[in-house]
Amino acid sequence: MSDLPFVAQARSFGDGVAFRTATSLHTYRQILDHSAALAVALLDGTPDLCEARVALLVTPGFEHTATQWAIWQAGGIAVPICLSATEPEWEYALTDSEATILVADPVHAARITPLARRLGLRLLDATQPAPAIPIDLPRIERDRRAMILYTSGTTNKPKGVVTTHANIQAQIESLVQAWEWSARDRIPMFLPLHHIHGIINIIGCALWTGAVVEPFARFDLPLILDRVRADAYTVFMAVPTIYVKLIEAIEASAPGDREAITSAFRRLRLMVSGSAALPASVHQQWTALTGQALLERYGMTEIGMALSNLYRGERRPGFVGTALPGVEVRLKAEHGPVITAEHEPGEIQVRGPGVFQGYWNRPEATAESFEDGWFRTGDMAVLEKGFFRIMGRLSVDIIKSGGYKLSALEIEAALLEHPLIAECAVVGLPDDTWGEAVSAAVVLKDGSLALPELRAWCKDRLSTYKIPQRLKVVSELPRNAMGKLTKPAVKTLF
Ligand code: MCA
Ligand code: AMP
Repeated sequence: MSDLPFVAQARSFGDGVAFRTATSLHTYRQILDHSAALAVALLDGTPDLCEARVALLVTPGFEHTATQWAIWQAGGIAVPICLSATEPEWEYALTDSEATILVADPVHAARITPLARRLGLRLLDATQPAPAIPIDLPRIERDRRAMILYTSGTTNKPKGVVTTHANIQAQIESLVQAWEWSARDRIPMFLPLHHIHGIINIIGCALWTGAVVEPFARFDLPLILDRVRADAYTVFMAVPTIYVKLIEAIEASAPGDREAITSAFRRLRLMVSGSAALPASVHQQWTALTGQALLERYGMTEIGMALSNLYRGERRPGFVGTALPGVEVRLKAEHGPVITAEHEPGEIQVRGPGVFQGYWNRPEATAESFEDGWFRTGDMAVLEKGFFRIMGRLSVDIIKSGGYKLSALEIEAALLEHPLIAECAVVGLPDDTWGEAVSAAVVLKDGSLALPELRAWCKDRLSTYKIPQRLKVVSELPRNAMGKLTKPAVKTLF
């Protein structure tokens, strides 16, 4: 048996239910058994994977978690990849992380097998581990690297964020303490599992404390509302776009249904919003409808969660609260001092045991992202009456849409491959549902281009949420006297 802390935790929950779906129940013991068998298969006779990268392409649920735990117990680094990505996006993540093994379930294996074969990856089925021959699994130190998550930013291509077992444990323990998780909790999981909102905040915290997770392959609004009405949950976590969609659905429902849904939400012990700014108006609308004050928190792939409104105490609309347990947060003026006064904006910088090790194979980017040992988030904030308020990002090249962090530069690079596009600039424009809408201003070589054509062309190259929602064809892009593209001026073109 492995000595990893989450394994010890899971062992203590034994026959408690970990995953529940409409047609299945899986206990903690079953995850341990399945993951041990998969770990043996991963090791394939060797004593330790020694941080080999193992990509993971599995539907959220029992087998996904068992695979993640198997990779960790065998000594590998888990690289969860986006289920709905395009082939070029998969190829990038697999080659950049130098993955040598891919674990997939049959639903996804069919689509990725030709690519995996071309790249020479060893393929394993997440659903069918060979019967476990009892062997000693390797001893894994807590400072061993455990996970690489791809995150977009101010570079053309996403970067791999590397965290250790100790980082992951610190991120989870901070939230378990602050939000008072317990084995009595039950939570739905409908977010993608290649990002920490789903991996750490939902599955990580729930399984650390012996709670029950109900996984969904996607955000299926009617189904989830039915389960809320059936009092299936105690905790609910989502991105702002989902709360906007829930408000629309509640407002469109018949009066009897509306009362049943809103009173069911009222009975939950905790509802959290994060990954993007929750407009104060949405916060207030949700309270007016359900009586629940959403708890907004702020985090980042590189650091886990950093700031949170209070579980027992104030949840101020438009604010992200105060530093979470074990996390140090400061505001810093660019090339200036640390800000200690209220009402003075600065960059959020973070220090603590949850902060990542660095970007995979990118020592320069890693060095640039730290200042005196503090991680530079690139987000601006201000302190007002003891609570932080996010003001926006330092870079216009980062777009947040539907809770996904997108790089304008990555989308521009893809659009420039279009045979008609000579130049382009991608920006995020405010959008009531999605937070920001990906919007492209383009200069054409010749001919004409309409949005549906462009979207159809993008389908094989970019994930759905990166495909432009708005298009503006212009004769030239706005540039300053030095000839540099001015993105704020691009926004005014729409
Ligand atoms: C999809 N559509 C969009 C977008 N995405 N339109 C505009 N902007 C978008 N971003 C369109 C599709 O083209 C499609 O249109 C229709 O919406 C339905 O698409 P679908 O993919 O089915 O949408 P959905 O299932 O309703 O998804 C919405 C979603 C999803 C559930 C909000 O985007 C999501 O799961 N977001 C969460 C991502 C996340 O977990 N982020 C956390 C990262 P048509 O019907 O015309 O084809 S971690 C993080 O940020 C940090 C650390 C943190 O703090 O948590
Ligand atoms: P990611 O790289 O996907 O982890 O996204 C992290 C980014 O999401 C942060 O740098 C913020 O820009 C944004 N973010 C997360 N939570 C919030 C929030 N509550 N309010 C505003 N922005 C947020």
